[in-house]
Amino acid sequence: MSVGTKTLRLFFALWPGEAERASLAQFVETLKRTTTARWVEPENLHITLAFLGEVNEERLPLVDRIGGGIDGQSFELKLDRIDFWPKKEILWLSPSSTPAALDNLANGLTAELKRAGFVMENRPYRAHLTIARKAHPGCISSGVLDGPIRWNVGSFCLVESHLSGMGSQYRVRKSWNLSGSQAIPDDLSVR
Ligand code: 2AM
Repeated sequence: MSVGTKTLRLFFALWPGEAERASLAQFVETLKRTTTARWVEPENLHITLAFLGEVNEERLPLVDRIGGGIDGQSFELKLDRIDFWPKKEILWLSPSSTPAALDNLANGLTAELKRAGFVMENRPYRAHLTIARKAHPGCISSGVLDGPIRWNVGSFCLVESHLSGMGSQYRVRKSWNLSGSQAIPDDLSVR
């Protein structure tokens, strides 16, 4: 890397709207009664679609074009599972059945990023929403939730991550609507 070249830590993600974020935060609050953990802050909750890692700033327009070139469909996501991975002490939520539109979106992004020369993980995509690290779940065990958290996914975004001693901080750089979503066009949203 040449001297002075800036890199950004980037990933594509599903970013919850206010309603889903509130449901997720409320769900996490109930877990706090029985579990000690380093909880992900509500404003940081998300589902990663494709992780790019450190990207040279000069490649940002290319990454934007890849995001904008994806022809994805909106879908309903039902987060109905909670899982605990003892080895990594991570708690996460996931759909027990992954909508085809979600698989297509994540796989489409990964394929386009690879085609553009980014080194991507080869593991099959598994949608998950990490809710806690360093978790010591008292009476929580992996399984199906009593009531799923429903999320109408109408967009996806490119996120920049900053690592610090206080954990990760995220900034949504750009987002794109998925076909069939009920997004309000910009020119109507101010009326
Ligand atoms: P995680 O929730 O399973 O940790 C930002 O780090 C986001 O990118 C997180 O959602 C993280 O998933 C995801 N991610 C995927 N692969 C990663 C990697 N190799 N390193 C760091 N984060 C990764």
